[in-house]
Amino acid sequence: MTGTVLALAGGVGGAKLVLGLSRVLGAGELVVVGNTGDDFSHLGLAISPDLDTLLYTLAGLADPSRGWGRENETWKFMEALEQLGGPTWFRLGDADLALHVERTRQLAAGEKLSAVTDRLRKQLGVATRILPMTDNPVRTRLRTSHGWLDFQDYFVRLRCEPVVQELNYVGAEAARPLPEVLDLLADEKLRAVVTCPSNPFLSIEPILAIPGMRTAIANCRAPVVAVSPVIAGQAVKGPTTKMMRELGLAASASAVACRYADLLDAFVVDEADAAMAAPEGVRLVTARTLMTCLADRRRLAQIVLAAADAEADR
Ligand code: FO1
Repeated sequence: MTGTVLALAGGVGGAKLVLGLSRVLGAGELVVVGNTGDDFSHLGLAISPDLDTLLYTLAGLADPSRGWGRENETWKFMEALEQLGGPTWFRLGDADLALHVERTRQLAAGEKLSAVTDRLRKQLGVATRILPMTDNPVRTRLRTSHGWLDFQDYFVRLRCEPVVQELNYVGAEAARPLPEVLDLLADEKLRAVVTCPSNPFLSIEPILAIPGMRTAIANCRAPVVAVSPVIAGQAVKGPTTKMMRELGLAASASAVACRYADLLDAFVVDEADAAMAAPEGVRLVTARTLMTCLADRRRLAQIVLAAADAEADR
């Protein structure tokens, strides 16, 4: 099958599947909508961590062990900032710093985040289009046992330790999807919408919270396939299952499916969860969903696309 595939992605887990999709699809056939709820201003810099993880992963520059920032990084800036008594809890490598400085410069010159991101991905030789979920400011905030926290304070400074009681995507109600995304979702030639294995609360639902996004996905002709970020009750990485328990939800693939079952045609779970009951009207697909190498990423991408194509033929 040909046609454009639109992927919704957040951080590390989502970027892995996005890389797999980029390797099995033709150039220009993949468009990624990236979460910007994690964005924040830090040291006077406009930082978009999930867009950067997508950019570095697709450019082959990502640090494989950290999952964020660049490989072969040096930390002279951090050492000098420490010496000056500046905040170093959010680690900015020397090469990574250039990206934040350049994005901040372009935004300050009046460019939109989507234009800046598109210029940066072309500059780094990435064929896959990376689109922010909106050009408007949206910030994930969490009501926790330590009070209301900005996302990076929760995730990095406090290492996800606070107990989460509520989330708020500040600014979402006034935000708008990019016209390009709405056009893609309305395009007859759209092959599939893929919801990548990212944290539903921190990466996928900020995207779905943008007015018009959920409706556009629900109404699009293309099949919608999600991959579970939870395997046998465990998050592959990050605080997903800890948050689910704290929010009073079952820490399960099934509970993830229920978050966006109204949008899904198929839900891909790990073989460990093959026995789960799929939500009404959603086809369950089982696969090895743990991606530890590029071959795993390609294989899972092929399974996801085959599931979408099978739905399109039904
Ligand atoms: N995550 C950390 O756990 N510690 C860090 O010091 C850190 C720095 C950092 C710098 C740039 C960047 O793009 C991401 C960075 N991250 C760091 C990851 C980031 O907090 C997360 O990737 C997302 O916000 C959630 O996926």
